[in-house]
Amino acid sequence: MLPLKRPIALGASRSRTGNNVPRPSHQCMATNEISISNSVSGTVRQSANYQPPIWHYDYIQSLTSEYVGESCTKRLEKLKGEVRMMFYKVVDSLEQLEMIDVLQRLGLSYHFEDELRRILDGVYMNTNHGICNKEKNLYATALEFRLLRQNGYRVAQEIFNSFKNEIGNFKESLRNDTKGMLCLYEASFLSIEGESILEEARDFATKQLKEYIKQNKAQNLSVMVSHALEIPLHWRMLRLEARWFIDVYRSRKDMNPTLLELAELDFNMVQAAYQEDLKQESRWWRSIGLGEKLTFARDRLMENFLWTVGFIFQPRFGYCRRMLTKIISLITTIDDIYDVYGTLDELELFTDAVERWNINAMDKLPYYMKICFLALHNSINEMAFDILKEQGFHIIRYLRKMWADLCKSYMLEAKWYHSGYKPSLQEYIQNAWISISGPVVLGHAYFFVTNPVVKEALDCLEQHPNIIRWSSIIVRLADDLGTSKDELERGDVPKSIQCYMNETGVSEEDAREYIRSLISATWKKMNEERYASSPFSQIFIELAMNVARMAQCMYQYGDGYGIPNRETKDCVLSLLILPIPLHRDQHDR
Ligand code: LA6
Ligand code: MN
Ligand code: MN
Ligand code: MN
Ligand code: MN
Repeated sequence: MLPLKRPIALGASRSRTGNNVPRPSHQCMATNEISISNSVSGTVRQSANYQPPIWHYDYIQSLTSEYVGESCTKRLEKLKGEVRMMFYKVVDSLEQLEMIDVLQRLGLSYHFEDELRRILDGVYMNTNHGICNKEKNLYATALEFRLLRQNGYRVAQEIFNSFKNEIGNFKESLRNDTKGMLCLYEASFLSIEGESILEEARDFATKQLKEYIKQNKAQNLSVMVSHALEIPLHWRMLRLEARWFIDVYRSRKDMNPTLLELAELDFNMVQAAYQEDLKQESRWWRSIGLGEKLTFARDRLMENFLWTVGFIFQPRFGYCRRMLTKIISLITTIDDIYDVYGTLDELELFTDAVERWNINAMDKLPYYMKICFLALHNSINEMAFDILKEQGFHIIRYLRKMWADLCKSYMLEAKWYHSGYKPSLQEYIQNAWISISGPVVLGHAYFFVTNPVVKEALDCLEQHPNIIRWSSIIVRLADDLGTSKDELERGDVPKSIQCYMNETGVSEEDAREYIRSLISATWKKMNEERYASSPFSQIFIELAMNVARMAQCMYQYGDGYGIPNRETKDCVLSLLILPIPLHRDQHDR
């Protein structure tokens, strides 16, 4: 990990409120008790002015879907059978790869894991691992490369050497092959550190594709190209991509009606399952009362559930999604206690209580912290109880350590803020990859997607495995890009962008660009983890990558989490609320 550059100075204190005008006390009151103690002690508290939730309990409970029940399941099975037959009819390897690509983009590949494995094994056996491959065009080579790497096969970057000229540049004649360029561009995001051919490929393809867009605005392919240039496929949130691609696929000339119908029906059925999970968690959130009692904190049950759909979308992981929804709700509340509402003395007490994981530590806490602590304690212990009951593993020791580490990292930021200390970027990140809560989210998620839990993985979890570290760093940097402006205005420790500006004197725009380049570099490290030997399953590694993807999605246009009524609202509507309209004739066929 990054070494500490200089000792942490905790010098002269600065007012917690910074330059902010204190809010009128009734606006951030948690209860009467706090109201009284506030006015007596004169404690001035900060406010983040977070909006109230836009999705209300009664609305969530009223959600219903017609895509449930036997008639849907039967139709789905029939369509799946037809698609399975298609696999046997397609023999050309390029066509097979194209079919896999379409299935993955439509969000259907999870139904056909065995078929995909079989085809990719075959393709991998026949590929000549980086040796010049004259007869294949760029499009086919890049598609094969990307699909193999995405699915964990080792393919060397040298496979692209045959597209270079004598002096080692990509051939200019490739410029007009937009389909090939697009495929090369997407493939280049599967690179690991130091792969210079793929780096050149990315630069070359990006430049050509931007040129193409300038000249061809309305073409079919230009929709795909702009979409890719905005965010590459490898970084995209899977469900949102599926929802987008279903619409694109519908208007394609080579559209296969069976695939389309399966994609639409499956999407709607999966959405119906999400709604049931969501309703259940919304009842939990209401009964636990944090949204109602701690009015200074973000109340974002719907958005928290959306995060978890980004993390793991397959319907069979409902338990994982539900538990992670609780965890993110608790994290957010606690984060706001540290960043917004709590005084430094109170935060010391809370940190101590979480470290001790002991209800006896609650006595000294103010009321608003008592209910938060007990909610945390009860919820996490209950999850641990589930694992103990199902698997015989006693994991509270692991879970409480994750929460203690999180609170200690929050505490350090609060102290930095109070003292006006400005960390270097390295020093900041060393703490901030923990304070973004990635290790808590992924550490818990491990138990929710793994059965049986393995001892090696537990040991590994305690030592902060790379996959969790890289994923968390990306979430942290994406979050800072989206939230630090408001945070600094409100009063907060300098975030990555400001640390880098302080350190180098560059402009904010340059610092942002640098942070984006760090995200890109961290993705390369994460790509490498697919191939590292580790006790973690593919599904867990995929989940860790999805956490990074979801953060990039959430913060793409600013603070999509704190501000729920813009892009995030559209995302909730299209993924969780509105089914894809199906045509009657299709239904009756
Ligand atoms: C980010 O908010 C936040 F609250 C989260 C905990 C989102 C969930 C994160 C996951 C799922 P904020 P800070 C990994 O920008 O204070 O307030 O760390 O976080 O910058
Ligand atoms: Mn924080
Ligand atoms: Mn915060
Ligand atoms: Mn803070
Ligand atoms: Mn933030």
